Amino acid sequence: PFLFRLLTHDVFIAGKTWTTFIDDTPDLFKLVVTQNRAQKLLAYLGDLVVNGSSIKGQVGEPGLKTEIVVPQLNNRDDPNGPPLNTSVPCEVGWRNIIVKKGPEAFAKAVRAYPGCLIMDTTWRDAHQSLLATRLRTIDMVNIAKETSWAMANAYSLECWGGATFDVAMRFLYEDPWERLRALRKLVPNIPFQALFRGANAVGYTSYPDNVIYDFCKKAVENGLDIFRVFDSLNYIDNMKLGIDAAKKAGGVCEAVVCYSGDVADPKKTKYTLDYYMGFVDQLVAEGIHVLGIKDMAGLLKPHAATMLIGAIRKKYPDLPIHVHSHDTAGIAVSSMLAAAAAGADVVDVAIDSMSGLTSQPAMGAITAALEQNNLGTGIRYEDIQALNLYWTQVRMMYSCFEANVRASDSSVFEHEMPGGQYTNLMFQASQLGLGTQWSEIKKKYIEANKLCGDIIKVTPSSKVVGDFAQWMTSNSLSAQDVLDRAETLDFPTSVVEFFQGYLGQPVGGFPEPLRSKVIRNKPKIEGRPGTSMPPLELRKIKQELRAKFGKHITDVDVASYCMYPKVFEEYQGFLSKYGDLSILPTRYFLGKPTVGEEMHISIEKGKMLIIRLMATGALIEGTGTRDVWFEVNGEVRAVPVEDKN
Ligand code: 3PY
Ligand code: ZN
Repeated sequence: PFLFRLLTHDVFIAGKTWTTFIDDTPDLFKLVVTQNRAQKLLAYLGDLVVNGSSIKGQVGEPGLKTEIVVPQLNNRDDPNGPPLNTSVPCEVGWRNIIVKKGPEAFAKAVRAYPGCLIMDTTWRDAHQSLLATRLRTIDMVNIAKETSWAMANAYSLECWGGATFDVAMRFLYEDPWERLRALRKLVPNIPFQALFRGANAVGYTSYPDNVIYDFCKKAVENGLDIFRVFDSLNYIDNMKLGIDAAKKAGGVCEAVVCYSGDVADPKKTKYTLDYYMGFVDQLVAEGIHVLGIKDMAGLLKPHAATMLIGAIRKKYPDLPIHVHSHDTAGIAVSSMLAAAAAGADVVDVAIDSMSGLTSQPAMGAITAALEQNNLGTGIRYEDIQALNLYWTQVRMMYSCFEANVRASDSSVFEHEMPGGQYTNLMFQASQLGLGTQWSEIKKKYIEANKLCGDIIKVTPSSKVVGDFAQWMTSNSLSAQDVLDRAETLDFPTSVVEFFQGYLGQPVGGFPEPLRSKVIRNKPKIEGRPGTSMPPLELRKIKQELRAKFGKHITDVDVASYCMYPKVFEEYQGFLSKYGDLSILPTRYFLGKPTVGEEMHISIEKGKMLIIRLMATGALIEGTGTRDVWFEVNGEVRAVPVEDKN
């Protein structure tokens, strides 16, 4: 129909199309864009109809197929009055201090707060730990304004970094930068926090220094406020780089001690209180704004929290302390309360329906308990309930990504798997269908960690141990077998690279002779890996990407490419085939449409498509395709779809 309208247009017939045709008839061209977009969208929906969802990790259909209801917040002054007007975002919040007075003033104000603040992890770690990081931008955007009001007194919202960057592009076909910008517009008042893997940025390996500096700068320019900088081996040289990059970018630098072992257990002699205090001293010497304690596996017991946070508080009375944990063993609520009582300024929580188990402890429980300890968070109980109504529905919708972790597991004190990895490995083990597979993996994980020298385990070092454990399991190797046959075994690449030193230097050094046996004649990197990497030529990369994908490539795309070249290229391929689908409601993005179902999809401001699946045609001989018939705003359209079954 468009071609017909174009060819029969007066101006076109008059042959004036080389002059001001585009300017004079913008509607017609807008129509091209819209129709082009609609056609690509149909190609995606048609593929869903014929082949089902291809999103990796999805098992079955979304658990909720209706529109998610956005709850209203209570009137602040009169509980019986009309609901709070959330059509505009709240303007009051801790971010104003960062914007107006800078990171140091922010840190000072946080330390001076008489209660205990919270960071809400719902937009990052909670779904990373429960739903394989599959939460889409649209489901955060749809609750963002309400969140700006409900969480106005939060220290921060964790919404970026960690695995979200990779997963956004790789599995959700979304732009992580666009997520940051979209949320920023809707939440101007609460600091945005990212988990930043120091010299590994948001990737799984080391990058050249200029890539790290550039990445942090772009993150701040696009709306980020706080970097939680960690190193997966607590290697101070890697930390120094991440800290410097976060500070130079103008961000709040929250440098982190990754917590392993148990400071309250005298039998655990590697990661002791002395070890942690020494590491904290080194971080403080770098001029950090906030100190983070990152208990990525949920090992920090209440008494240990009292010891650790108490000791740091005593030595550094002015240093803001922010504590993070996971509830895998079911102990994190009490540990966070102990941490707050021992002088922590901020603790991490997730909205109730996205909390517990491998995620963070529940916001409702912690805020209510802190209230009674005179450490109020400034977050209203009623607001938590309202937001929770929304997230209960979201959790249901995304049930197709649940790993089905159903109960607490105190064996985490032994294997020390980080929350996100626990869910991931458990899911993989359950897919294999062997009842004992999961306990076998946990056992091998303990052995693999010992073989590595009992290292700090968090992305990417936890991936090394996980790969090692899976490889030992699938090859039926014991730790002794590995030690005996190390010279001839074909180790996973991540394990070899770890022993080469590509992630940095682990606490206490590499175990020998295993290291030499694993890496054989490959090079050893003795210092910080980034120092030996030549800078990437960002401008040249931009030109190359533009030549390959088009003029829409921007500087942040270059940053994405530097992190994940292959993933970025595949993401661009997806965009050119299906268009930007981030606008598509999740129930349509993941769910197989049914015949007759009417989908209302707003593809741009003021442009609503009403799409109805009509029928699927027979397999066309010789082509391997089927035609899928839709009605789009009353017009019938067919799309040919390859049948991959
Ligand atoms: C990450 O690096 O993504 C983590 O969440 C580590 O805990
Ligand atoms: Zn975490």
